[in-house]
Amino acid sequence: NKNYNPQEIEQKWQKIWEDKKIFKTSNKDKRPKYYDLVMFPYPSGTLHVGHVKNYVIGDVVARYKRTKQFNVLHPFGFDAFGLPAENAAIEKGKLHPEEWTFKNIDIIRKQIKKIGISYDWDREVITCKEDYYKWTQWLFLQLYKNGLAYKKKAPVNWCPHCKTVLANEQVVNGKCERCGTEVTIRRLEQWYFKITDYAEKLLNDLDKLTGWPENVKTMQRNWIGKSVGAEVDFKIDNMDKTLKVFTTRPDTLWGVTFMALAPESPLVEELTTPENQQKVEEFIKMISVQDRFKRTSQDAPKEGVFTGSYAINPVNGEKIPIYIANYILYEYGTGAIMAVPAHDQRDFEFAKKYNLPIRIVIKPKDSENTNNSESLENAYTDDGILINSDIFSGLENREAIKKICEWLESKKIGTFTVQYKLRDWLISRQRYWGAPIPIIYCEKCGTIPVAEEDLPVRLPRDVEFKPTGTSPLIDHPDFKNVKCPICGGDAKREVDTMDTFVDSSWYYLRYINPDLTDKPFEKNDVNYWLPVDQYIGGVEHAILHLLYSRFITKVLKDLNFLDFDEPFENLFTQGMIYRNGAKMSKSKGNVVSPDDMIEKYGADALRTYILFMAPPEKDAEWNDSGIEGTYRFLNKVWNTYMKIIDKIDNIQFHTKYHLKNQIEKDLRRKLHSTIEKITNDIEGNFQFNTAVSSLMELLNDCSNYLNSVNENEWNSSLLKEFADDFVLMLSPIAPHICEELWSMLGKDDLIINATWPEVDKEALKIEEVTIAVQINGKLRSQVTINLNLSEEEIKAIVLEDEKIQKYIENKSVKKIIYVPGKIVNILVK
Ligand code: ANZ
Ligand code: ZN
Repeated sequence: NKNYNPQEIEQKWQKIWEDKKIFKTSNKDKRPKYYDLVMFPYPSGTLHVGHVKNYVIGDVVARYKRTKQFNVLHPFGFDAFGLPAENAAIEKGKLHPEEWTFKNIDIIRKQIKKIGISYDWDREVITCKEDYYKWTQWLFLQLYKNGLAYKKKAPVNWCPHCKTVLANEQVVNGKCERCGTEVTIRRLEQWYFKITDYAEKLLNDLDKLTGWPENVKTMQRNWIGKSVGAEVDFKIDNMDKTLKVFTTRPDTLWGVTFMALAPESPLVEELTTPENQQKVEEFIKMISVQDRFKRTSQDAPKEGVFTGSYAINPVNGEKIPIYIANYILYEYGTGAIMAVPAHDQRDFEFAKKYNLPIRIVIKPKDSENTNNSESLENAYTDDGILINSDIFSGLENREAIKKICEWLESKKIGTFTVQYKLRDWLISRQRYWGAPIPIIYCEKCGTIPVAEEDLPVRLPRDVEFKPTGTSPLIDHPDFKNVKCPICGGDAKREVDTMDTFVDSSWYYLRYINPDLTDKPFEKNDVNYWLPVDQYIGGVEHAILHLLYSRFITKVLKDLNFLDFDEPFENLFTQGMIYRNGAKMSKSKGNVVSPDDMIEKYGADALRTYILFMAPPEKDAEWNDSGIEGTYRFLNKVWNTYMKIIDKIDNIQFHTKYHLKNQIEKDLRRKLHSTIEKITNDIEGNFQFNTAVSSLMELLNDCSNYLNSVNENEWNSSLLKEFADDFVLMLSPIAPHICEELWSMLGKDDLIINATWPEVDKEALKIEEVTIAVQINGKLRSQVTINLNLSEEEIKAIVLEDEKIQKYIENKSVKKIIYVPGKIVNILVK
């Protein structure tokens, strides 16, 4: 008999699958649908085994669901626009981003085919191709037409030397990362998607997503960040102006001792008095180059400067100083706060630093009425009883919040408000390698969306890449200069491109009709396939990609392009593969290539190892001896089949056949309990690691049977049943070896078209068990009994046991208690 030769088998079956288009899926089918989606990759280079894990998990699910008779959609594609391609073009000075991208795509596609993933390649989607980004631009236009895409000025980092916008990461210590020039803040026109209109829906509908991991939903909730509170108006002393603040704690209004503005606030200029002008300007300059995230983080030192102006507290008429402070975010609430140092830690630190008063207005429920703010070491942020708060003193503060809000409304000095941390989605990128924003600016006619029939707005190829970071489109006259579609006069195109998260926010819809030329997708078809039944990907996408996709789906539903409002019904986030304790990366030199492993052990051994190494949601450490282990296992599978295959050649398998003895019954029971377990492992929570170990155990039991029973006594019907079912269960995990064995078993069709085995509940019944026998509560013997016997028969057998006989000689048996299947207790005197 032949030896296991994975490389030969794998190439053979991959060719057959491809030639016969086995994985092609139709949008019309009588079987129930199952949409199995893996997050598509950014094609930045070759894949390592860590990337592959995602695709192997997806493939097991796809192949399993096929054997469960679902119409399975399992597509693949590439998130192909983005910065690395452009940077590579700039660095190497040669490769156009397009060439770089398609070169990488070719490499990855080949790698994936060698792993035997069952993708329907006819549905491949590549976001940088015209026939895709045309529809990304179409999507922009739908949002624009419906008031969900708009332009506004926003502060951005600007390098006056390079004349370009810099991302926060490109600003180091306030200086341009490239040329060292001091970075300034510029207000530039940027395009936004109005995701904040959907904040409440995006938040509420998380409750519907019962098939999502809790931690991902929590991250989304925090990102949306809903706060309930009030907006309160503070008059400015000696000016006809009010300062609006957002507070979640109107119960602390009597404890306000200063106000604070964000440094970016336009009010800064108006409120700064001439004497304070210079100090304020210096402060703003210093802050403007600081990282906004670091500056406002909880433990950053609090810093600020006095404007010279005062506000009037509307609840008690007190005059309070207005500061500018580094910890106030311009983009949140109203960009200004009422500061309550006694009860807010940031305000407390600020007040200590600048010697501002601290006034306690809430005391712990069961403490004395203390007013001593001197002894405060930190802000008191817990709940308690209001003090020093006029008519509200004595109330519990949670209750007071409601009452004070009502009171503010009745006095017209404040209103109930809900705030979200979620900001509108800034989609403008000053970059070349992305989908151009389909907008034209005409001096006469204003901002004009490109007509749908004029899409796509093509990216020109002949651009010059310079290491400035600006989009080379700015200097491309043919791209930039157009005629106005309305007046025909000279006009200019928008030269910014879209954030690549826009591309990936809808790709799962394009897989449904990848070749459609007059629409992005067919409504009926997406309604048939979606929501995605299983989405699989990395937890690093827990927030942005998933939130944007949910948003775009909801928008498309509201615009009546589809009928569902959540795109992904179930989400699975897989763990990473580490090596030498670190994430795999080229720079660390700890990358394991799937190609090397396939060459050495075969794709099936690689797949089996990736699934076996740990529960798939956990991070795991790569170990070379681990893949050797799964390779040995597959060899053992192979050799076992070679031993039995000619014994079962002519067996027509019938469900009912005679089992001669306990050994045969035990093996059949093991087979069926394994079917039950693996089905549960896969259906339940993707426990592929325990599925693999159950198969290993089952194989061991079978080979023990073969070794302990004389060859001419082998039950060939039993071996036939084992051979069929075992290879079926292994096939989603190690599909190539299973196709080969399946054909050797004389099957006409491929194993991928076969049906998953059923559990025979009868076979699971345990007939013989060993039970404990006690005399007066002490263990005295063990007896093996057949469970089909009656209680009386079992008691009789126990009493005849040799050891028991010795103990009950000369004694009288008072009572025998039988706990079925477990224990017999004999009471004697
Ligand atoms: C007075 C107060 C007293 C506050 C107190 C808190 C505790 P969340 O829950 O995150 O929404 N705040 C409002 N706008 C801000 C901004 N743009 N930048 C920085 N801080 C801002 O937080 C809301 C609270 O954060 C608001 O309630 C406000 O401070 C502050 F004992 O008002 B509070
Ligand atoms: Zn015009």
